[in-house]
Amino acid sequence: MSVTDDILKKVGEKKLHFSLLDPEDQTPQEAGKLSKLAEDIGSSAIMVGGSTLSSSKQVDETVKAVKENSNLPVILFPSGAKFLSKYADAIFFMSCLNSRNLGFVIREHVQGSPFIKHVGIEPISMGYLIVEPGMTAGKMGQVDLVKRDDLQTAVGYALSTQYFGMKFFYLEAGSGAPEPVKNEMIAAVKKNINIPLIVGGGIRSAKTAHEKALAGADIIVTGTTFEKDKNVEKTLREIIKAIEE
Ligand code: 1GP
Repeated sequence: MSVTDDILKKVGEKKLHFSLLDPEDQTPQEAGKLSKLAEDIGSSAIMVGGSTLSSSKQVDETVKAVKENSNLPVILFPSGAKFLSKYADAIFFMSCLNSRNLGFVIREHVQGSPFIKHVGIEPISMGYLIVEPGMTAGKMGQVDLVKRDDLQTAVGYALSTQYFGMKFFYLEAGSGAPEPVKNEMIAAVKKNINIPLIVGGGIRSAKTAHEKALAGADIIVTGTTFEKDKNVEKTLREIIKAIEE
């Protein structure tokens, strides 16, 4: 089964958790250990990517270590065509919809898609929208941030994503955001689309994860907690339990 079909099937049954690893933040060995932990406690995929990568070698080494240590699908979460890895199972073929830089909307994709075809990683099309505060992704992506209360604009982007035929829509507050995307925005988007809604950025506790899932997120992504929480096993277990409830 393709990674896309596997996710769509699981999303039809329950809310999911994805774990994000930025190759800049730990050694490949540590990434391998974390991915094993993620699998053991019920996360459904490992996303690999970051906004400030310097080489594809970093991505290759992290992806390889993850593959060696867990059976979870590895999905690239790319910031550009230079940072792809042939060792991944799939790639979020994502357009950063509110970037002012056409590179992040489509041109990097034009550069990277022949590689994706050549090595046979599975593209998973996704509309990606960065909401205030946006953090590093907002800055590096040269984004016109959507305001936290601007539900109408978020819904317009979400519907456009669906009408373009993309498979997933991702509402992003930015890694390490002090506040995640508001529940009201998640609910408004969810009410209007029928493709799975991914929410990430600033989700660090079971309570917050529960609220976001209840508001309508189908998949919750955590990066900072996964990589930096001192009690990562306990915190992630609680987060995944709260999402599934
Ligand atoms: C970043 O949404 C993800 O793209 C994860 O954010 O690091 O805040 O969990 P955090």
